[in-house]
Amino acid sequence: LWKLSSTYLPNDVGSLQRSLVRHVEYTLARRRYKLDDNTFYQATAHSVRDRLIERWTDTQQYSAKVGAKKVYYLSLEFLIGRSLGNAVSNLGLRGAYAEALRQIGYNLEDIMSEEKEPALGNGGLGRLASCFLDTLATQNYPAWGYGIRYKYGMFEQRILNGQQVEFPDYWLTDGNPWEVERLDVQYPVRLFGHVREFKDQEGNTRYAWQGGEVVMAQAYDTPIPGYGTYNTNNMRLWSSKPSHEFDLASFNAGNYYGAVEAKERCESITSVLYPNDATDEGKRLRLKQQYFFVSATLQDIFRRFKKSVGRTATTKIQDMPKKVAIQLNDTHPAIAIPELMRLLLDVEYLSWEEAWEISRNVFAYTNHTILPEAMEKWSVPMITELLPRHMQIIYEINHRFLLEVQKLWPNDDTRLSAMSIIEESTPKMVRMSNLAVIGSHTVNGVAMIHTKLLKSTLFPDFLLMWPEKFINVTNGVTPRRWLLQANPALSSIYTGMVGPGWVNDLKRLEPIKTMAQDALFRQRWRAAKQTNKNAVVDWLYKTMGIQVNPNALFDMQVKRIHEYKRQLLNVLGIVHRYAEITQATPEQRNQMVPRVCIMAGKAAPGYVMAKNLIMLVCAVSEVVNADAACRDLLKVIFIPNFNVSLAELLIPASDVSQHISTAGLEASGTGNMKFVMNGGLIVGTMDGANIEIAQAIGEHNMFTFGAKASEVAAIRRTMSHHPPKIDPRLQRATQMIRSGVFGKPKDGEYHQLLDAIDPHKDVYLTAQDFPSYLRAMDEADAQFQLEEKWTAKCIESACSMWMFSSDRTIREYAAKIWNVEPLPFRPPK
Ligand code: DL6
Repeated sequence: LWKLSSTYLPNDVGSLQRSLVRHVEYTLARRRYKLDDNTFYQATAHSVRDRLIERWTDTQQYSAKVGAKKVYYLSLEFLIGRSLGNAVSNLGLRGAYAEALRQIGYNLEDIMSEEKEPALGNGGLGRLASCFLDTLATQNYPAWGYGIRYKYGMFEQRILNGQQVEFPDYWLTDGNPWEVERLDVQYPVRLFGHVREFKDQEGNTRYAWQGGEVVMAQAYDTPIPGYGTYNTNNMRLWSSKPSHEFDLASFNAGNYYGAVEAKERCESITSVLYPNDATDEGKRLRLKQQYFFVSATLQDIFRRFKKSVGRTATTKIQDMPKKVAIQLNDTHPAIAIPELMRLLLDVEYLSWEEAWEISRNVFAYTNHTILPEAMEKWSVPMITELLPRHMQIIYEINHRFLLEVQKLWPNDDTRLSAMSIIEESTPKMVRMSNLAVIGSHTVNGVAMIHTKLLKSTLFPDFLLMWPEKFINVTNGVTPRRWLLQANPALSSIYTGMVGPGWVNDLKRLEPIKTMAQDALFRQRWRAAKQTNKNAVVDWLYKTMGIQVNPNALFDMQVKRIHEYKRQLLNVLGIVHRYAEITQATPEQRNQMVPRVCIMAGKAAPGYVMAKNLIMLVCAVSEVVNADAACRDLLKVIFIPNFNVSLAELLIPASDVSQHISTAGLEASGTGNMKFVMNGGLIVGTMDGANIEIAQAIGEHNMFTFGAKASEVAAIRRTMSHHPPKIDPRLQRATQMIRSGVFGKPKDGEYHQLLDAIDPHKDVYLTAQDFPSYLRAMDEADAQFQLEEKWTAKCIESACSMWMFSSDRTIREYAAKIWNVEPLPFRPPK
């Protein structure tokens, strides 16, 4: 039987067509009707999935047989993007599927756009996780991603009456052909209840967590194919469902409606990604969600590890760190630390010392922000109620840790309270970041400056205690999705120059830098950029009815809306530009560089300032775009519902993109990397990965401005008693907004935005950096007019970006944190 299935499916065009038709007929049961693009999207996805499954099962069997050490990437967010394009490209079957479909009257590109994108994350952190999964598979590392299968994505953003309105994003409407529901992989997860203390046979005190509610975690698996390799990894996402026990409790009490309500309550655990800035009830849900995910994941990892222990007589539970590396993507899964301790103490009956030794050598933690408001803290009463045994374990971890601190620094209460996991507030709070640092063998920041600030501001005492624990691993993005897939025009130039090897080795693009001196090459480069710009022009016209000048400078700021990312600075710059245009003579207008300003991004539903900002952008857009004076010179567009697919369309078309956070506040940014790789230039502050990008491409190729991170604190201190003079151009722009040129919303939303940049209390240094921002923008305009020089800059920059490939990033994680080796699987001939 095994022999029958061990050969791989054929991939010639005829076989692919037969497979498509078979799926239309048997999987979808749609032989005679509904032969639309969506049907063929579903059929193509199933046909591709068949081919993924072969490689996937073989890869998993192989790594189990070899007993390889595995990496587990635990993330509450994955921004996967669409899967079809990525899968056919990684399998090397794009051409074959395109041809198979073409011959039967379908177009692969149209079919691909039928796919609904799973928005299972907020932004950079989730997209990074997905880039990492792509690289892990491509580089043949045995690795799994673990996360949550949210029923609703991170909302559909619509703009109604110039304001963001959130609509539910039910991404599973047409089902999800990429996942396999593993009905044989389910785990019970307990919540609430109490702890029973007892003596084991040897007379040791033991604890058992009992009672409460039990919900079931159901596994859904998605194959993650590597590019140019057979290795196919797994992403396992959990969905909550009621356990039998859960149902029976209410039924037995004769309460049918209560039972149904209880069922819904339990399913709500994975219905949507909860924000951590919510009400008490919201916070409880988020903690439940985190624990649910972590508990199911650890039971699963444990089961796999114990199976491997059973296979080799020599491996014991103490060897877990030799076989298992768990990466905590921020503190969101940090409750895994007490959970693993609980399993080792209460289920495996290890001693505290043994359990701690194992646990500390398994976990590593990545910090993605130093913003105080993003630091997760859960109240002690809430954890005690929801996870009573974990609270005990956290106290014990803390107690033992503080004894160590006391030994190092006797009588230093200030240090003791700063390092404690417990914050002595009312109510007491559990600091998840301190727990993550104490319970991990390595802590990393995501860009040089971020790691430096992390050490100096967030964890200075921990650094003194464990200097070797803190390292930097600068982020990266996958060239497969962000170049090969998103930018076929540029990719084919690259492949023509250096062959296809650059896709897995971005260093190979370096020699192309010299071609910046070649006029003919520059012309080809510009043609590729123009193709991408034209695609955006068409899309804007088709979907938003907006006409733009394809020869204008395309300026983009597309990312989550947040005060520290300073979209307000961008809008103020646009208003300034608008004022300049309206006041200019026709001759002066002739000298101006036409710009299309594109902004996109979601505001958290409860974040008033971010929503106000969207409102202002939309209002400015309406006035500017209707003003004949601006005609071809300035267009302002807010594109709703920014997501991965939209990023793939926009990024290759940008001339300039803005990464203009207040210095010291953007941990890394990854959009900055994608834009430069795609031949755009950056206007940016010396923040996050911008600094390393400037080093890699040369500062002369970046339009930098603004206060440096080292200057921010002093500027803030001085501004309250010596507020700086307001730049007259800023004065004019704010005056225009305040006076109602862009309307007067009834709740004073624009005033709220502008009051926050008053020079006395300009927390994000928006007013402060405005003059240097305008200088950088003017410089970009001036350079853009020097077409040949501009193109040379773009070529030099794009071809110097190899270190921002997630392939480099993951090699560093593997060597410095996980201690794992690639394990390429080669199928039998
Ligand atoms: O590391 C990925 C990404 C960075 O590029 C961004 O600079 C950073 O803001 C983001 N951090 C978060 C923080 N969330 N939490 N916690 O999303 O991470």
